[in-house]
Amino acid sequence: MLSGLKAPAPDKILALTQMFREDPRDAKIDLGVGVYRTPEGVTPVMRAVKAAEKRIWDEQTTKSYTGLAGDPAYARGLAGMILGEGIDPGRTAAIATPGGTGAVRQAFELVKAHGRADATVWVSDPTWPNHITILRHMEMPTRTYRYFDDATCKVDVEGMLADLAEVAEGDIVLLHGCCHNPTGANLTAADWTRVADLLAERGATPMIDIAYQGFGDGLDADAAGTRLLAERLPEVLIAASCSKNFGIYRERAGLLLTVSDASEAGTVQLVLNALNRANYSFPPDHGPRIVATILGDADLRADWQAELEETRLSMLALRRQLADELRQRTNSSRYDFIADHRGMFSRLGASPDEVAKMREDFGIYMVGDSRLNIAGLNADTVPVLARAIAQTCA
Ligand code: PLP
Ligand code: TYF
Repeated sequence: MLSGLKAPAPDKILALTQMFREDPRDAKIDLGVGVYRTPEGVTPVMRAVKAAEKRIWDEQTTKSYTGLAGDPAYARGLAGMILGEGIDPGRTAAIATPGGTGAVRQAFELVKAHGRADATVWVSDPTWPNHITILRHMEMPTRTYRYFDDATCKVDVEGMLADLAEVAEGDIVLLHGCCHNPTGANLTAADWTRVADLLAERGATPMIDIAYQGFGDGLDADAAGTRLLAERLPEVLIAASCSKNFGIYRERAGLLLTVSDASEAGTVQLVLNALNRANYSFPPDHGPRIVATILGDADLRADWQAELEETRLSMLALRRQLADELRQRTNSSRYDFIADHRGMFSRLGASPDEVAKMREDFGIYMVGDSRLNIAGLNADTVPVLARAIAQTCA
């Protein structure tokens, strides 16, 4: 069976990391994979995470199995952080999953096994490439809606709404809760309202992938679109990740959270438990336990929020510095959008040739679609990048 297998195409983002490692130049800059780094280039373990791990080490008396849904305190804490006060917890059901990717996968499993048989999943053009990889792997009908306007580097809201006007009842519309990956361009509050109205009118179900809560405008502001949809629509699927905002990437902490009619929530929970059982039985626990420990302790929570806020503000400062440098070097407002984008990423609008040239001439590594990870920069490398962009891009 194993002879003659065809090697799958590599993940372009992960392949870029490998290419960067193999580049012998000292003055190289990695703006590829979406991992936060300090100005010194370190991806730190957050203070509250260290403290929570110590507490778990001290206090944990067993590593026996948890329930199929994972630790209920984790689901409760994270659901509260995402949904705020406006949603009756009696309307929710949730399972811990291996990372946000696991939550995305389980959400699609839920749709495939229990949604309308021919439901189409609508994704933004462009979206996180793993969305497409998983949907293709699962052979689920997929369509794209317009999202990013290459000319302005903003959201093409009118195009988006025109495309979403074609969704059928029972279709799933995948939206990024905040900090859109890969573009960095996000819906305004008014745009979210228009999307909510349209989905309600069409009878479609929103699925929100929220992997960067706290990286954009703050924990509450970044969840505002998700909260609006949960308040306005009868049903919402939410795939959340703790990889970035808790900095626990390798621990694989995610959550699939659903909001439905309260009378259905108990059955939804049993279906979600069964999906975990059919796929991997019990979800990972160490990452979720860290998160539950932090969210359940006022001091740890405050310290975590303070460090997350520092992280967010450092990325915003780099955005402003880069936009300013580019304003001066190009003598134009062409790159002002970089300061308006939010999260780790911005799509620059450079061609694949220009991206390759910046890699070859300057040792600057960004993804082929010209997505750059802002957190890969520091105050010293911003001018290097600005010079490369100004010299390379038409
Ligand atoms: N969704 C989006 C849009 C992402 O960018 C990521 C990656 O960080 C994820 C989901 C899932 O991340 P993880 O599986 O590492 O939690
Ligand atoms: O987009 C990114 O860079 C992050 C990390 O297969 C990532 O979301 C990249 C590729 C991948 C899984 C996660």
